[in-house]
Amino acid sequence: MERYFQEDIECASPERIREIQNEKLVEQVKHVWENVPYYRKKMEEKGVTPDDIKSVDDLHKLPFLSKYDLRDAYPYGLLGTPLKDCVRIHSTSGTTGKRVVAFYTQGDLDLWSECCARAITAAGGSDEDVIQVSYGYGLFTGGLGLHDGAHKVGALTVPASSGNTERQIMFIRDLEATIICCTPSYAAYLAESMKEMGLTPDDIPLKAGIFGAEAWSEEMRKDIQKTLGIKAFDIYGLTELSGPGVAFECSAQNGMHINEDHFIAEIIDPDTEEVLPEGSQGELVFTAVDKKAFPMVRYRTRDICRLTREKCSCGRTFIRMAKPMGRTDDMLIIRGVNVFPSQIETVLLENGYQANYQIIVDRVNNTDTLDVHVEMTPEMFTDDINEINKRQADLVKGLLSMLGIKAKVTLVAPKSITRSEGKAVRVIDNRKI
Ligand code: DLL
Repeated sequence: MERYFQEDIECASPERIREIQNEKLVEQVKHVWENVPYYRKKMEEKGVTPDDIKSVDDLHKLPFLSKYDLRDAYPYGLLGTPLKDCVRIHSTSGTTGKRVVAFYTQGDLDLWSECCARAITAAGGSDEDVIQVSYGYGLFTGGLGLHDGAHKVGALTVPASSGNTERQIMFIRDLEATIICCTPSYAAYLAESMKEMGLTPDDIPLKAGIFGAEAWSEEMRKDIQKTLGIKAFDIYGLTELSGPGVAFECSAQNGMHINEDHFIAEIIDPDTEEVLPEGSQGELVFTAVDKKAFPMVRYRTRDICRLTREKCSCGRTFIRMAKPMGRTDDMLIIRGVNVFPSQIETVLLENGYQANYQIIVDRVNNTDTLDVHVEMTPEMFTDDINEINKRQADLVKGLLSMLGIKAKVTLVAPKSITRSEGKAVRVIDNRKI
């Protein structure tokens, strides 16, 4: 068995990793100064030149890039290489109006597939595995990202893409897939469909899943692990920084190791933009130190999480990020209180429900309303109104203690909330309309 484990880098001392980052950062800042007039102008406005950046300690002097810059510079304004040197694009829908279009040279694709190969290896994958990639293929980075990573580890790759759930299950069984890659919400749907087909975890050969692209709670992990009979690993990334594989979980399943030889992470206060000390919760900012076609420097992800350098039992020394609890733009402000959908999900799963829910926010008579529609599981389904009322009241209580505000809970029939094959749509905010 051959394992794609780059121990010399992944377990290097923090000092060695810092040396690598220092060297690459100096180069990357020169690269953007010389090749990306948009970012050079931002540097000039801040009075910084490449000479001011000698190491990671100087990172804070550099200007941030945000989704608004991506919109302003769309489509070619942040290109760092001639277009003829680019071999691929990927794209994601932006929340600021324009889609994000990211460019890749062959070298960029190679380092991206290395990141995904490390993630697959950390989840126990090797050239002995059959990896079914059920993220969408195409402009979304999930499919082709994990696909290239699976090739790099030498696994037999099943490019299933998303959708067609029965065929997914047929391939898993017939081709004896051992690892599946998809969104956690789709993994939950696969588990539900298998159960309906009368299959138990013992009937399927899967041993692990690599799930990301959306926020998912620890409770959802437990649920997926139980219903599919696998170990469920988290993987994080975003199109602006290549795609999946910026960070990945290892056997410890306790936070995701950031590929620090390619990405420098910072946590900032999203309001003041001040860099926060390790361990603080705040917005994640990344600098991609060796991506050339789309070289993001101090890119504000809007994802909220914490970083830790605490020792990991797997031996990797890369800094770890906790599960992002959501994005600053996912955060709902309801009657002045900050609410993340992931907090609501935690309460539902703790109370025996599955992650089939929808959050509907509205404003009635100038007051925000929070309605949570939750599916009953087939086991708990009943038409006994007293039982339903009691269950609803229990959830209202649980949500009140988690969020500090009162929500209205409506239990709905099993399978009445639309399932997602990619990222689940959890929130409908009618206040914006
Ligand atoms: O979702 C890349 C990806 C594909 C990651 C497959 C993992 C697996 P985008 O469509 O650009 O890229 O969306 C990026 O998704 O800023 C986070 O808000 C969210 N996200 C991605 N992974 C996770 C995760 C892909 N593991 C945005 N946990 C990011 C929570 C995640 N949120």
